[in-house]
Amino acid sequence: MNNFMARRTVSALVVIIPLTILTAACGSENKDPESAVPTNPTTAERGYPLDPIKKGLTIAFVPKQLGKSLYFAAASEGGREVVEKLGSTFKQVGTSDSTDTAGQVKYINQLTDEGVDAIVVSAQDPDALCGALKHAMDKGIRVVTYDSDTRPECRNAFVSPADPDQLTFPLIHSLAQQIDYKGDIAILSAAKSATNQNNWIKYMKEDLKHDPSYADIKLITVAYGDDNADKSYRLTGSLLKKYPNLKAIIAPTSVGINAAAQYLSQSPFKGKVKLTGLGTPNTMREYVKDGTVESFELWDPTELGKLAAWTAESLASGQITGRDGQGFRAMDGQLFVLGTNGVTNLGDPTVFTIKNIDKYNF
Ligand code: RAM
Repeated sequence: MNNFMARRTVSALVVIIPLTILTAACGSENKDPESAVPTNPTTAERGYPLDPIKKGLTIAFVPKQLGKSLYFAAASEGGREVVEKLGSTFKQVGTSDSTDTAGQVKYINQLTDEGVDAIVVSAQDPDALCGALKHAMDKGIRVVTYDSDTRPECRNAFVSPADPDQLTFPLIHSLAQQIDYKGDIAILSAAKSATNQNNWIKYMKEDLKHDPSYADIKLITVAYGDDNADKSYRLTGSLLKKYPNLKAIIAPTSVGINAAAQYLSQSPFKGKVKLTGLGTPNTMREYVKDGTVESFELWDPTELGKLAAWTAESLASGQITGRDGQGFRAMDGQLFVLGTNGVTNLGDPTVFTIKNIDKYNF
């Protein structure tokens, strides 16, 4: 078993989410040990139905970037819809610069002083927010990270968009096919401290290192565009200039891939230097149609925001505390179970190509 397969097997064992198969079995007492909710102290102690979701809560979203990002705007709309439907108040604060960790800390402290019931944050850095978030939790505020995590002890639960293997494997695989399994590639990332991008980069590096079919592909550099469109656009130009043999760019950021696609589509490198990564179909459609990009991925950010809001509501209502194995119902009644370190995954990402891109509108 190669390293990739080993990682994939382990992650398949620990992340069992969403448990759609169990949904039908959980409306009443579960007699069949085979289909019992696995290691779920909350549900085992209390049985179903869980305590009701409380009304009148205040749930505050703190995106990594506010105002400039369609991705986070969509996630917040999903969060708002759920919170308001459940009879609570949604609020949102944040910085427009995805590297402004001091700004994120300031907003978290402000929300703690206000005494909100839950903070839902996409962290710009795994460590920098920890003091402020721990202070919030000490005051009884529930903390959910979504999209980009902190260290596990700095929050109650993390809502991840996808299992990192499920997300990075198709990116590397499709890019390798496009460049005929050989040549120099570069990564155009977001902020240097971003937990989510750094984690995905780690997985991609491991795949490149351990899968023999990628032996002739060389990752020559990782550049950081800070989820700033202008900076990412300029960096794309610099990469092409500095590395004349560059065959492909992977941009695991919705801002980065869009800026790189814009640059490539207007340059002689269009279609020659391949591009993939994570982006929203609405912003990437024209670049798929004009031949700049063959495929890229994403999850629906609105759904991510909804699941993050449900997780916050479940925590703030006392249904879960963030312990591994606890289950809660979200979205359209699906059972979600917290995996190792309180992580829950939204699901598998979608791969967009010319064949399916018109079916998506986000
Ligand atoms: C950008 C942000 C975000 C990431 C998406 C794919 O919008 O960096 O954190 O998840 O890209």
